[in-house]
Amino acid sequence: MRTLLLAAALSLALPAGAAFAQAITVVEQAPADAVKVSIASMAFANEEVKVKKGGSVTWTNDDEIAHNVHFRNGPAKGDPKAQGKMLNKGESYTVTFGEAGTYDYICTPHPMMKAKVIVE
Ligand SMILES: [Cu+2]
Repeated sequence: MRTLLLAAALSLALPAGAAFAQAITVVEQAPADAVKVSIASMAFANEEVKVKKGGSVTWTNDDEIAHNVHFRNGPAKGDPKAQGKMLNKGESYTVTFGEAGTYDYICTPHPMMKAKVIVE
């Protein structure tokens, strides 16, 4: 009962608009079971990947030019972390997804590059 009351108090203390706070977490170390998506020839190799809630996706830039992963819609919308860092060739970027939903993303400088992560 005490735990329940504490949880209720914490949820009331969260500021409005913090719904995305748990949606994406950028992690330095990719979990072994992370789904891998290559970036090559100006495209995300997988138009759509599915992971379970709590699962991760690792993008690796195999292209000659820099790209990133930028979530514009879905549960990560509005999150300052939604625009990923630019990745040079050979660099990787891993995100863990904490909320179910469809996460459409683009590459910021090349918005014609589109793909999505579906979190179940
Ligand atoms: Cu790009």
